Amino acid sequence: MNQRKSAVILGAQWGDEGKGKIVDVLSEKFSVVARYAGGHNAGHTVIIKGKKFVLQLIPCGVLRPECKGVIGNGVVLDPMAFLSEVKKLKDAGLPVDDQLFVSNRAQVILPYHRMIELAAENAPGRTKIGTTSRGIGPAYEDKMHRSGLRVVDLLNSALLRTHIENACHEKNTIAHALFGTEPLDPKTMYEEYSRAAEQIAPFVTDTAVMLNHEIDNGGKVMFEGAQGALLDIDHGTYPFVTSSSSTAGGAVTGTGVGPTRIGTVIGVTKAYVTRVGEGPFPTEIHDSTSDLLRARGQEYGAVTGRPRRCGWLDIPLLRYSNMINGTEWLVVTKMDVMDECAEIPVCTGYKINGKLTDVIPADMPGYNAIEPVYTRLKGWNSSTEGITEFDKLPQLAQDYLKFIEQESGAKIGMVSTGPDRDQTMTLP
Ligand code: 2SA
Ligand code: MG
Repeated sequence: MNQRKSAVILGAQWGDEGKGKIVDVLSEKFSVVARYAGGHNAGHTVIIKGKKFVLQLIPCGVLRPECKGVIGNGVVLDPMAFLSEVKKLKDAGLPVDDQLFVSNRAQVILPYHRMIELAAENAPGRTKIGTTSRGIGPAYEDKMHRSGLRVVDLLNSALLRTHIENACHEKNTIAHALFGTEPLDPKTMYEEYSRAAEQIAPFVTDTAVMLNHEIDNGGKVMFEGAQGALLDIDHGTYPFVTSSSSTAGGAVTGTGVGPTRIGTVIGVTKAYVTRVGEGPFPTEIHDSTSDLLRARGQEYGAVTGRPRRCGWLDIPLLRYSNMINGTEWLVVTKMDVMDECAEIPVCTGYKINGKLTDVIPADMPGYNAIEPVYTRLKGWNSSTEGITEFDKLPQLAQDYLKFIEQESGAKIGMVSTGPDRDQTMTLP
């Protein structure tokens, strides 16, 4: 993988591909890591010398003292979540103060966003998405509706007060009429948010200017995706998606760095597939093999603790993801989780209403009609845990990786064989 350029690194599936660890491993080569989409719904897990860090909002790069972290304008920021994560990092002895920057144009999540999301998710007649209940969707709704609060306005106490008063009046009225929700108190909200604003102020800057300067001066930026390509608001399995642009294009709009300045795109894929929340999942496994993968892969939501649904690798989906992202390199994670599989079915095509295709449909009836067509590969049935050289992998594991590379159209640059930083191999 060419690490002499700035790069987008993102999830190629429905999130939880192990981006956290990969960003951490690669961040050694970058001067800045920037988040461009989503909020504290992400759960990026990094294990360093046996110690586990789960970061939800702050980019994983800050775990390396020489790497700066940026929360870009495309992110929705919950001030309390941000401050508690800063505290967690400081308690762990990490010097975040001069290392972490928040965009003045990022949108702010307010308590009524959570209130509305919870009520709407449980309302009769609404499609339940299985969200993380963090207020992400309603915050992006306000952004697009042009009625959101931005970080720069959070820091202006007069504007903050007016915004909260007006918004509370409107949201309380709507939520009560639609869902019978108890109203939120604007005064308490203002006090809480103005206290948080004071603590956030030192981190706030124009991060678009900062990132472009960094690149002008020879620095390299890693754009850290959140969630995954198939959860993208435009390209994902709508409406079972998140509310932001989690694909590579989001890195441009979500940071203010133009596409000509981003050198490459790295997609992270598990050796199998998981999904958390509702929505279509053509290769989902419905027998005990799913429990085996969940147990071996520790497949539980890093934010919500929800058990993740498990399934076989889906090549049409991966190819689609590689296409919309312009993925140059793939990183395959969690190889070792499949060590005990006697046979590994890989979905290489879809049969939809009797017709064979390798293009994923756009509509729910189309998704529901998919019958995956599998190519059955032999499992390697031995431990790959911690192996750091391709040639040391069992032959059948090497064959599995070559098969993914050949079928998906992107080159494999790295493979992960365990959760620790060191359990990683780089391919030539
Ligand atoms: P939301 O809360 O509005 O973004 O939810 C919309 C859909 O997006 C999915 N989503 C995720 N899927 C995988 N991982 C995510 N992060 C956490 C993790 C999730 C957790 O890393 O484990 O702890 O449960 C994430 N965030 C959002 C979500 O499931 C909905 O399908
Ligand atoms: Mg995650």
